[in-house]
Amino acid sequence: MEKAAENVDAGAAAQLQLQLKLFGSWASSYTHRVQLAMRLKGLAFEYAEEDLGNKSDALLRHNPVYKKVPVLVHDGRSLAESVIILQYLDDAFPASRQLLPADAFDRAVARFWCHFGDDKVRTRFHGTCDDSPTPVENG
Ligand SMILES: N[C@@H](CCC(=O)N[C@@H](CS)C(=O)NCC(=O)O)C(=O)O
Repeated sequence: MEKAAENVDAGAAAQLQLQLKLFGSWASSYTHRVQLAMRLKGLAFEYAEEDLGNKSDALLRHNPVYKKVPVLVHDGRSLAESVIILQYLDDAFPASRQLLPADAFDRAVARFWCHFGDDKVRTRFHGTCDDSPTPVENG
């Protein structure tokens, strides 16, 4: 009897996790950040590789504002922006390993380093992984 209940729980958990779909690109460190987090949390997810030169209708529908990867679709609802996705995963799956520290100050410090990392990526790669406008050349 207990075994049957356990199986039902495992089935429900698997079903919940199957509702997670990540749109990403092999070349995107923002995608890697989310993939790594989902693996650390032990979440099963479907992955859709995007051709950033020829984006799918699904990606454009799920991220009409920025039209970028990564995008997480959970139960039909979509979220963009890698750091926001990470925070959502902690909130939506509290029983899994937490990515951010419990202490409010430590959480703020972790967010600071996320922003710092993003700034460094932006200044190194002006191109498809650049989420700021291309700077105008002087002269
Ligand atoms: N701030 C965003 C940046 C996402 C981003 O820049 N994604 C790039 C790939 S690394 C992209 O989709 N580029 C396609 C485009 O700009 O058209 C995040 O953290 O998710």
